[in-house]
Amino acid sequence: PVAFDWRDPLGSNNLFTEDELAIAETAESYCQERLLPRVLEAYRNEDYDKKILEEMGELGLLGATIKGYDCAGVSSVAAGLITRAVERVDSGYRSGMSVQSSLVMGPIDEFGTEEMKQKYLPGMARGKILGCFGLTEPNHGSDPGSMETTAKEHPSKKGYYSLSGAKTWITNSPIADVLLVWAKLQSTGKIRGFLIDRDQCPPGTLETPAIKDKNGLRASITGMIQLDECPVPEENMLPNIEGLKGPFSCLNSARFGIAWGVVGALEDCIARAREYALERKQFKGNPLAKYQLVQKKLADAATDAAYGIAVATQVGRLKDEGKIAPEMISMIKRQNCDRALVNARALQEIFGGNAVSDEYGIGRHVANLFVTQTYEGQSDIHALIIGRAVTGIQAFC
Ligand code: TGC
Ligand code: FAD
Repeated sequence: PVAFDWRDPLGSNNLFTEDELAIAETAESYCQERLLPRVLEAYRNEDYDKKILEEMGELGLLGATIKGYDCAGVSSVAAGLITRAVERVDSGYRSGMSVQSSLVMGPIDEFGTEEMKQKYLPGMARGKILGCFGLTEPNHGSDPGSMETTAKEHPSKKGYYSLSGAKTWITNSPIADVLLVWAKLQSTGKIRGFLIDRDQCPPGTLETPAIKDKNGLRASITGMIQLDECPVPEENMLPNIEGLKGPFSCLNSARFGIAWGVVGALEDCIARAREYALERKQFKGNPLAKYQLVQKKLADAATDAAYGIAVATQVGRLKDEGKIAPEMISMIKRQNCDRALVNARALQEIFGGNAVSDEYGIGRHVANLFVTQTYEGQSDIHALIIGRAVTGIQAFC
């Protein structure tokens, strides 16, 4: 028998290849040495340093599953291990990376022309060109199919569409150089994706105000996209996809990444709570860790984190073999987000009053994990996606 390792309770490291373990180690070292020291101040000041994406780019962490175009071409499991390492520090840092990699580089690679790939992917892989993904609107979040943003033939510029509408809660929008905006083409009523180059937009046609004073994900920058007859060249429309399938296909990879990332956040909560419980003494000099109720919280969390990684690995392997149904991703996104949030909240109790101090880090993870359970399809929405697949009956409306 081997000794039980509370950091890897089910021996998941045996499921990874040598290459995947090496990539995970590179990502973990960068995150612990370079990201962790700046997260407390970044979170306090609601400050996102966009240099982080350049640093990640230098290490080959952006668009890592893409083959060619200066991207690393790693497995989905390796990409999962990267997101786990980043979110062990903070969900906001993972968010900035996910949007760049899965939600902008991913669709350009999958649905773009060769010119688009050459124009954007190498610069995005280096973190020199920053992207954002605009699907959610003020009146349409869980139901993006009802979006109001439209693209129509530009009244005065030949060869251009004119985009009008508003997107909200968009990660990275205030700093993005290229904005992937989903809009309904007026002529067909079909949803299409448009790559908007910020520096090509005439004044007043594109605004991206930041949304400030968030009570979660404060180390990530979030904003709106406001389009007022914004001219976009016809060749900037993603050619090879139409309908809701477009944004949802991108979301498959991003949701997969979140399923890995939130386990990293939960693992950090476990490590912090374990250390605190071993040091803090109450009642006759006993450490909190001696008490059964405290041990149960740690046991529940360690079990859910270990299950989360094992199952995400299984889905990652199927993904690379082309054998996944989107509902599998809904299942791991929902389960891992829900369990991470519930367990992080329970572990927070171990810190007593100190949980309220941001120095202990646990409250930051709890606030962030509420957001992860909400974006890219709130957990109840994923329950309905799974329920529809189980019963064959649509329960959204
Ligand atoms: P529905 O009829 O289910 O589907 C419409 C069309 O889309 C296709 N489709 C998918 N294709 C690929 N992958 C998937 N996962 C797909 N899901 C659906 C489907 O086959 C169909 O195709 P076709 O050819 O028949 O037209 O559409 P619905 O309107 O009934 O959808 C309902 C529902 C609930 C499934 C959907 O609207 C939903 O998932 N809502 C959640 C919204 C969401 O996830 N928003 C994410 C915004 S982006 C974001 O949050 C980024 S945060 C990033 C960060 O900071 O990390
Ligand atoms: P609503 O759709 O109004 O839902 C509110 C509640 O009602 C939820 O609990 C939901 O589950 C429930 N509900 C809705 N419909 C049903 C139903 N039929 N049955 C049962 N329950 C239902 N979007 C982007 O496009 N790009 C981004 O980069 C991005 N980044 C984000 C970053 C942050 C920090 C946040 C907070 C959000 C971000 N989002 C982004 C938006 C996010 O995807 C949406 O917030 C999410 O999809 C939910 O939409 P909503 O907020 O409009 O909630």
